[in-house]
Order: sequence, then structure tokens, then C-alpha cells
Amino acid sequence: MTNPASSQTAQLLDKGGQVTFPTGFLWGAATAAYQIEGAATEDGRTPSIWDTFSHTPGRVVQGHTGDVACDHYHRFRDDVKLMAELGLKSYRFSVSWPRVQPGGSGPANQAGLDFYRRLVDDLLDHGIEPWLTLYHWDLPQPLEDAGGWPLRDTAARFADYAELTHAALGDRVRYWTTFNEPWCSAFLGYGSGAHAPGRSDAAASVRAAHHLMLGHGLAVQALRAARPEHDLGITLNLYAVSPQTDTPADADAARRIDGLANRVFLDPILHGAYPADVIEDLREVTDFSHVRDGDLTTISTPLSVLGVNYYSRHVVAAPVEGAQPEPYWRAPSNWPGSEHVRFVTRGVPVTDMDWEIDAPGLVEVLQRVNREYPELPLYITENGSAFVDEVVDGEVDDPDRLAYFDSHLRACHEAIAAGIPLRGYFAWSLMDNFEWSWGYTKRFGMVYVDYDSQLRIPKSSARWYAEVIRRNGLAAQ
Ligand code: IFM
Repeated sequence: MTNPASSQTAQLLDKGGQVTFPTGFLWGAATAAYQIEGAATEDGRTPSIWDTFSHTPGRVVQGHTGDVACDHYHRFRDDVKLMAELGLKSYRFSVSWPRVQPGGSGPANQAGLDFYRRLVDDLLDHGIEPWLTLYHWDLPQPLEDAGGWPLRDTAARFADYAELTHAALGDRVRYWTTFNEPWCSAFLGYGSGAHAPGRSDAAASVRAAHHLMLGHGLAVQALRAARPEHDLGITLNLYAVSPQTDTPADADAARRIDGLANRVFLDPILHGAYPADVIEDLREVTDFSHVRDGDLTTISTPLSVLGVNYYSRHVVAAPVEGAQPEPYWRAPSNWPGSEHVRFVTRGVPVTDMDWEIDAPGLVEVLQRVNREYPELPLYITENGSAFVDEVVDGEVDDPDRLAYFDSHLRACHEAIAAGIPLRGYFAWSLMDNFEWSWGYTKRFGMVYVDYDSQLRIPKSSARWYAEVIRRNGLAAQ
């Protein structure tokens, strides 16, 4: 809880229309192991569920895999140099579990740990604060074969892996987050089947959500005992949720989706209880007998930071008979309970993912978390947009992405000015990368990656972001 950006809303006030952030605001960019590293079989790394999934025909667009990705494993020094050139104060990356603990149990793989030690040392040498995420979706395949996240023992395996990684890197990394977006692991991985391991079993997805949170709580306890001074947290993907109209039926649809998208994680982790209405909504799927005495106390072990990933808003309505099925990321048919609502598109501008652009929703999300869990320091651990990019004369101009960042950073500033303890912002993503079931067809990066040559080209949004960091704020509009 020691980030220097603690209480300086007074410094925020605009000089000639310029928007200034608090001193010490942590400006960063984020990536994840499977999306950028490549080197899938090197130095002892074994397969994760994403290796298996991406190599299964029909799972990922055009059969793309993370085998090579951005080849960051071999090019990390150049990538860190690029981060330094952009002036990043922090870099959020994830550790590949099967690289540091092949198979997901047993002793550490020293070669895997050494890779992350070299990366962290290089970051520190460039004055860049490392922000480590322990799990960004790459469960070791043998643990999935044993039952995966629906199995309780996977939580204990995760805590063991977390301790082993923390023992190796805890002397040089202060910010630790356990999971990235457990919603996706549980509901896209085991519910809709759109993500690895590709299972479609609503009851299993609810059990997975619980065991992901249990693994989180066990890991926080272990890491806090080892180094109480560390900043420990989790990253949740949170949505603004609104009803299409003010009818009671639409309001109930919004309540349901807020429960299944946001509160199903927020409440156990921050309040130590599942929301009663979510339990009721899920009764047709599970009786929650997988929850044991003491679990919710473990799950709600106090945190020092909460990471918020924000991309868009869900607008929902009561279902209409015969309505068109929705795209999976909005209403996966097997996302338990989502069949009771209709996701509405409003015709507002969207990104290349078809996600509606809604910066005010970011303020709403931050206000809501702060209202319900005051005092907890917040970080935007991901925010960004995919657009189609083109290289022209060796340059990439991406005004739409730049405008997306600009509007969302203004939203962050508004939240801080209202007194919300938002301490930092990580753009998603540092560079184009493997966008899960979309493969390399969606580009979120501030830095363009030519996947044939592995050339990196900072886009105009990257140059703009560097200037934002340099002036610790945004120019007048
Ligand atoms: O690329 C992903 C990331 O891995 C998790 N959050 C959302 C991003 C965009 O889909």
C-alpha cells in the first residue's frame, strides 16, 4: 500500500486545459506469457492447455498457435529497450507456469526461472518496475488431465507454484497478482468452451471459478507470510452493465449479468461471501456443495491492490423469443445463466473485436468498486483496443487506438479527481500478440509486430503514450 501516488488530487488540476495525473502514477503496458513468448518447447517448458487447444484443429482462427508468437523469449532485451524508449515506468507480464514448473507439480525448472530473473533484472536496470502475474491462462496440461480447475486440488497446486516462483523472484519483484481474469478461465474455458481447455459444462465452470479463487487466497496467504511488504492482488475483468430500458425485466437482466460477470468474483474475494442472488441464479446449475467451510475466509484474505481490466459495457435486456444468438464473448450459450438475457448492441462505435467503445463505463466501474470496497488501491491492469493496422512507408498510424486510449485516460483522470485511489494504468498491450481464439488476426499492440520478420514498429499511439508519460498527463483537448 505504499505507492507514492497516495493523496494528491490537489495536483490534478489542469494547467491551461492540460490533464495532469498524480506524481508517481504508475504508467505501464502489459503482456502475457503465452501471447508473446514463443519458445514453446525450449529449456524444459512443457505444454499448457493453450498449447493443446491451439494445436487442436478448429479451435483457433487459421490454426494459429503460440509456438513462436512474438519470440519475446529470445528478444526480451530488445523489447525491454523499447519499453525504456517509450518511458514506461512499469511492465506487467505473466510467468508461464509450465516453463517454471513443468507438468505443474514437483521441483522448479531452473532454466525457466532464470529466464524471468534475466527479464526482471533487465527491467530493473532500465528503471522499469516489474509487475508479475502468476497465471494468465496457461494451466499445465497434466493438471487439466487430472481434472483442471473444476478439481479442488488444482488450487493447492497453484499455491505451490506461486510459492516456488515467489521464492525465486520475490527479492526483486514487489507487485504480485495471482490471476488474470479468472472469469475467462472459468466461463470461457469450462463454460462456453471458446477458450482452453474448451470444455462446455456449466456446473464445471462454476466449480472452476471457486477453485481459481481458492488458489488465489491460498497463494496470497503464502506470499504474504513470506514477504509482508509486497503488494499482492488479483486482476478482474469488470464490466459496466446497464439495462436497455427501465422496465423491471431489463433491470433484472442487468442484475443477473452484473452478478455473473462482476459480483461472482468481487464479493467472495473482497467480502468473503457469494452474492445471494447469484447463488439463486445458479441453482439450476449447481448446489454449491463444492464450497467447504473456511474457503471463503481463505478467498477473502485481505489484498493490498486490485487490478481492474476494463474494455467495454454490457447493455442487456430480457430475452425475446427467437432472438439471434450472440457472439461468444458477450453471451456464450453455456455461460451459466446468460441464456436468460439478451445482449443489446446500441450502434455506437466498436473496435475490431466488435466491443462497444464506452469510456464513461470505466468511471462507473471504478466508482462502483471504490464505493463497495473503499480504501483498496486500484490499478487499471489492462485497457486497450484492437483495430486493423497497416504499415505504410515503414510506419503505422493508428488514430482510432490513440483516441481510445485518450478517452479512457480522461476517464481515469475523472475518477482520480473524484477521490478514487487509482494508482496506475497499464495499456493493453505493449505489442501485437496472439489474441487467443482469434490468433494473430486481432492487433491490440501499441507496437506493431511483423510476425514474419519479428520487426517491431512503434505505432503512432505508442509515440503519443510516451509523450503522455513524459508529461504525466494529457494535452488540452
Ligand atoms: O488479450 C487479452 C488478454 O490476454 C486478457 N484481457 C483481454 C485481452 C484482449 O482480449
